Amino acid sequence: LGRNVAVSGASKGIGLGVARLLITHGAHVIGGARDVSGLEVPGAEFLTLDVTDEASVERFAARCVGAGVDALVNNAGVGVFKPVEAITPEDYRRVMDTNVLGTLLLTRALLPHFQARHAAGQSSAVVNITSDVSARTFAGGALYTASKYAQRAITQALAYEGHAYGLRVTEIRPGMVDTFFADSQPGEAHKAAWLKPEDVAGAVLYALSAPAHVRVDEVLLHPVVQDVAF
Ligand code: NJP
Repeated sequence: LGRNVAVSGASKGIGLGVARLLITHGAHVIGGARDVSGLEVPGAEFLTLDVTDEASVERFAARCVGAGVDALVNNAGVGVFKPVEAITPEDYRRVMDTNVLGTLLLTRALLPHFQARHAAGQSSAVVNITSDVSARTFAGGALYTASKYAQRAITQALAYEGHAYGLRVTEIRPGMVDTFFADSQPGEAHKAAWLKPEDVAGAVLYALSAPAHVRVDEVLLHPVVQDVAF
């Protein structure tokens, strides 16, 4: 398991669940989100981070490098669900900038550090929280799934590239999770049987705590109530 782990979108939902679970397994978490006010989790430090803003990412990454992070969890993400004819350039920029550009910027900012760790004989990991819909789509899902297909492509290309410096790259693909996602609230009645943030966190823990010679390429998980659709 990574001893110092950077988590984007750590203020709530899956990211907070990941932070909490990793802490109980001995990690120190550096969590980022645009609004981190009022967050108090022993074992975690929360910093302001907007993954769409290069300067914000660089500030966050500098602290991560200072703390010697050995793993990055790209979790920050947003969802907009509309039919193709209703998608605006603003929707496009919001979803793609957060999910795709954000993943690229934060990963890029930490790769020189991970490469330096490899040169010093230490391994590092990147875990990307994409989606079960990173390889299939549905009506109303064009923009969101385009962003998740793109994240999947980035994840897989990084796995090839990172091979040269021992980077372990994992894609976590959850189905429906009970969070604040897409302007919803946790605990809504129709979400009672959905995955919980801690279920997804368990997959992250599995990837990060695998023996050093093991790369967990991909984890796909769903709540049992969700239709089977691979
Ligand atoms: O969403 P939510 P989830 N810069 O809304 C942060 C994927 N996923 O936990 O910035 C930095 O509860 C935001 O904080 P704030 C999904 O695509 C989900 O469900 O203050 N951080 C908060 O901490 C996403 O990639 C489901 O607004 C930014 C967090 O992100 C990941 O899971 C299914 C940010 C969002 O918490 C986490 O989503 C699936 C920015 N620019 C995949 N913008 C699902 N829930 O059903 C947002 O397949 N954040």
